[in-house]
Amino acid sequence: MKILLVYPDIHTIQFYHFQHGLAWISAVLKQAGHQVELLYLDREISVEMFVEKVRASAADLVGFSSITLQYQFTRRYAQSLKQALKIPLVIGGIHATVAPEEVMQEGIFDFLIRGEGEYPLLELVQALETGRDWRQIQNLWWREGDEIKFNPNRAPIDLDQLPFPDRELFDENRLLKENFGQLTMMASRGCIFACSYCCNSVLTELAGGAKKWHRQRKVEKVIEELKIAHQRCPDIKSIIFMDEVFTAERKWVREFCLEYQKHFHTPFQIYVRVGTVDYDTLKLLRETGLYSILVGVESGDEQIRRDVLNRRMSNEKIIELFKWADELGIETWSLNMIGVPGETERTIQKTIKLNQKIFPSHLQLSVFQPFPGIPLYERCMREGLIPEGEATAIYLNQPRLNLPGISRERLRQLYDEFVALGWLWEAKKGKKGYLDLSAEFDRAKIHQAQPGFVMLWLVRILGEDRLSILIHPDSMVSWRVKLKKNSRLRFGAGFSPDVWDKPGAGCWYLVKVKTRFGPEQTLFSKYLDPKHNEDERRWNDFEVDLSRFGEKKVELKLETKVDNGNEYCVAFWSRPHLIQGEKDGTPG
Ligand code: B12
Ligand code: SF4
Repeated sequence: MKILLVYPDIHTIQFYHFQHGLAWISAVLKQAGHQVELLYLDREISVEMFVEKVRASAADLVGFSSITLQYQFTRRYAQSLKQALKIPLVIGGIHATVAPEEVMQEGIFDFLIRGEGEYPLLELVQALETGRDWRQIQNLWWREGDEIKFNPNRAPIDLDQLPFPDRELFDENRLLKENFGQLTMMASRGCIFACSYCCNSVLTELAGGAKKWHRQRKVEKVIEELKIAHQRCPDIKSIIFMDEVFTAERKWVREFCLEYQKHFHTPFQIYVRVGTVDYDTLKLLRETGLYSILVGVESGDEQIRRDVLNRRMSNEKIIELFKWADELGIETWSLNMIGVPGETERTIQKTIKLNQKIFPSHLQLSVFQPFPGIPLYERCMREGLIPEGEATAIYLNQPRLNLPGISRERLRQLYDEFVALGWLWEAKKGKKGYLDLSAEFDRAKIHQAQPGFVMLWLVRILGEDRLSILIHPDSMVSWRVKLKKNSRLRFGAGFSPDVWDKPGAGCWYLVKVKTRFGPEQTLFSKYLDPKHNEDERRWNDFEVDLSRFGEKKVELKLETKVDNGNEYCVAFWSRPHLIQGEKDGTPG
């Protein structure tokens, strides 16, 4: 049978993602002799085009994978198929798992598979192919007239019995290119904790307890999969283990490190939960190749962490983990969330303060989104915090709760301020080049047409993240700097991809220098118009020679000027930095 798997990944961070769930499903189906194809929707397409793509695939069954944030697209595309073609439709993934009744009640999908989909889907495919009855299949939901029927879930899968995920399902070259050579791996499934805002609390219950839900793959299997991946793609530069908590089992981690050291030199990144790792284990991981950890801090208020989020850990333990990582030279990501029940301006300030203390290399911030099914969602419903008819947000910076302790507007403002602080800390900590002007953004002079036209942003253009100064025309930002011998200014220039297809033209990027007594000089002027020139739709890197000023104090100005009153112009200057004397820095 031919199965088309549809993966909507629309309006998320512009990135091509590897989806382990689908890759594993595909491996199991192919192993049983079925044909599998992927339809990856990385942007919205018309329903007509969608139907055409499905028709062209000549699939016998279409399977949708959806998280809650993508369900609005999933529903629309599935609905259009239902009307246009007579192909059975099945849905799986997190949204279907946490809210199966809600999905089945809509009457769009013929089948829903709750939880791990590999074997239930295989059994469904076999039943449909041979005309056998599918009503016995565990994990399966279906409709009979107006009635929704379902079978209970089977026990969680023994991961070592599964074939390796089918990496060929995805465009591997694109994956590696857009992820900077980073390979995605999973050495376990599930989590031993049950934070109230996370799907794992539901999945653990479904599986019959944390011991059953959390499964660690055998080290030898993980190593074997990694060997094959390295053989297939010798260009792998790093690995990210997407395991919820890589350090859940200390004994396993030690065994993994010893084996990994024997075979690979590829640096890797993992998710760590505070309290699951001690200094020695972290050191061993570092020696094995660990270069970066992602750590859920979530809130700086211990009471919120404990009573609202069900996360038991002290601020001291969080600070200690980041200190260890700094000592060992491990890059740190601090993952945070604001806007949960009980949140006030004071508790958000505590979260900011805690982050100031731990001083992470990178900060990630989300506004809490109540996803159906999870315990914190139920609490929000009970307390009447979710306004009726509120649509699911796609971007995780949109407040969705009516909180008694803080207004949505203030929450949004604090979100922006917190994010900007994060960029600033990042610039200060990761200082490259002699003088990183983004890191000195707080002492820059800003001349802007309207408030908010000049700010610090992390900008992704064609999959490449760069810390940038946004200058919405016509604006200017300047610094007083003391130049050294042979100074050069390096920066990248780019236009927001959001405006590439908008009407209008480009803009001028100008670098000017004013000395104390001399006239202002324009040392660089470049007109970029990515709306009309496709090859300018990227980061454009430049270097400006400042050696003529010798070792003077000057005012260095970056100015953006629009052409023809072009309102759709969002210009970025990525990490402008001075390289002085013989000392060199990394561009970009
Ligand atoms: C790894 C991961 C990521 C990775 C990779 C995402 C990806 N493409 O898979 C990255 C970092 C990119 C990521 C990004 C995001 N993520 Co994420 N992520 C996860 C995480 C930790 C593990 C997912 C995973 O690989 N599990 C292992 C595989 C084997 O399981 P699975 O994907 O669930 O698939 C199985 C079943 O669901 C089922 N199944 C899945 N699809 C289908 C299809 C069919 C037809 C069938 C029959 C069955 C089936 O069978 C699969 C095999 O057993 C989950 C937490 C979790 N436990 O699910 C969060 C999670 C999925 N992420 C979440 C969120 C919110 C996001 C972001 C929006 C975050 C952001 N700030 O942008 C983005 C959205 C990107 C996107 N479009 O997916 C939420 C979603 C919540 C919800 N209810 O929707 C989760 C559940 C975490 C949470 N908060 O609870 N994520
Ligand atoms: S530790 Fe992380 S993955 Fe585990 S339940 Fe909490 S938030 Fe979810």
